[in-house]
Amino acid sequence: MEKGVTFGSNELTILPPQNENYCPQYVRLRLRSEAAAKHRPVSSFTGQSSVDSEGFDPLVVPTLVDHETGRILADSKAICLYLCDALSGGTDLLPADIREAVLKQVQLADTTPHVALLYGADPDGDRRPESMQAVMPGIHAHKIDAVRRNIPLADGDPLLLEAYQHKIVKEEAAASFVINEPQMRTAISKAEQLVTDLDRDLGASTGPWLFGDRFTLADLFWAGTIPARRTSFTSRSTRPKAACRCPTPSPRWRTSASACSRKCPPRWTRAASARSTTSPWPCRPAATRAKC
Ligand SMILES: N[C@@H](CCC(=O)N[C@@H](CS)C(=O)NCC(=O)O)C(=O)O
Repeated sequence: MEKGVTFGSNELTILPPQNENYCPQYVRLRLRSEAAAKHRPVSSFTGQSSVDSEGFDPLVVPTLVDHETGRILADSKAICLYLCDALSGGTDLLPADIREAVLKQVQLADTTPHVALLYGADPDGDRRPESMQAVMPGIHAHKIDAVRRNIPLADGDPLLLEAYQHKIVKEEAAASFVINEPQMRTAISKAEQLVTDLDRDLGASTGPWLFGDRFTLADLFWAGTIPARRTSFTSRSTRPKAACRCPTPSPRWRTSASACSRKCPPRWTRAASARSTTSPWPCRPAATRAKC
C-alpha cells in the first residue's frame, strides 16, 4: 500500500487444525522461491524466525508472487527489500542517503527472538494474555501432527517430503526450547535489550519515526515485530504501566515519549504511578504502543 501498487492477497489459516500453509501446492510454490535456493533448510529453533539464523522454512507465510516478472519471493525481509527496490512509486521506504542505517534497524528487528516470546512463557512470570497462555502449550505437537498428516501427500515428491521432515525437526526443537528456562531467559533478555535500544533510538529521533520525519522500512519492520509481542514486555509489576495522558481528541498511536510529544501537543504526561525506581525503563514499557 505504501508503494501505491495494486495487489491481490490470498489469506491462509495458519493455526491448527487447518494449517493451510502446509498444503502441498503452497509448500511447492515456496520451494521455487529465491530464498529456498539461497538458504539452508530449517532444522533448528533459536527463538527467532529469521532465515539468516534458522534457515528456510517452506511451510510458513508470507510469500509474494510477482505476476509481471514471475519471481517468487519468500521471507518478509526479502519481500520488502524486493518491493522497495523494484517499485519507484509511493513512499520511498529505503531512501538512498540512510539506506544502510535503515537496513541495520530492519536486521535488528528480524533477529528479535519474538517467536520464543509468543510460544513460550517467561519462567519468572508469564506476561502473555490468558487466552494465549491457554492455547500455546501443545501447539508444537499440533503442528507436528498436521505435518505428519500431509506426509502421504508427498509420495513421489522427495523435495516436498524433505520440507515436511525439516518442519517436524524444527517444531520438535521449538517444543523443547520453550520449556527450557535458561534458553527462554536468554531469549527474553535479548528481546528486552533490543527494545531498550529501539526506545533509545526513537528518543534520539527528531521526528515521529525512527529517522525523523521520514517513514521508512525500519518503522514498518519494528511495527510488525513489537506490537504482536508487546504483552510479553509489559505487565511485570516492577515495570511502570503505560500511563499517557494526552489531550489530543483523536486517538493516535505512538511508540515513544519523544515521538508522541511532537504528534500530540501539548506534551503528554505520565501518571505518578508510572515512575519506578527499580525499572530499567526511563518512561514506561519500551516501544509498546500506548493510546494518546
Ligand atoms: N522470517 C520469516 C518468518 C515466517 C514465519 O515464521 N511465519 C509464521 C507466521 S508469522 C508462520 O507462518 N507460522 C506458521 C507455522 O509455523 O505453521 C518471514 O518473515 O517471512
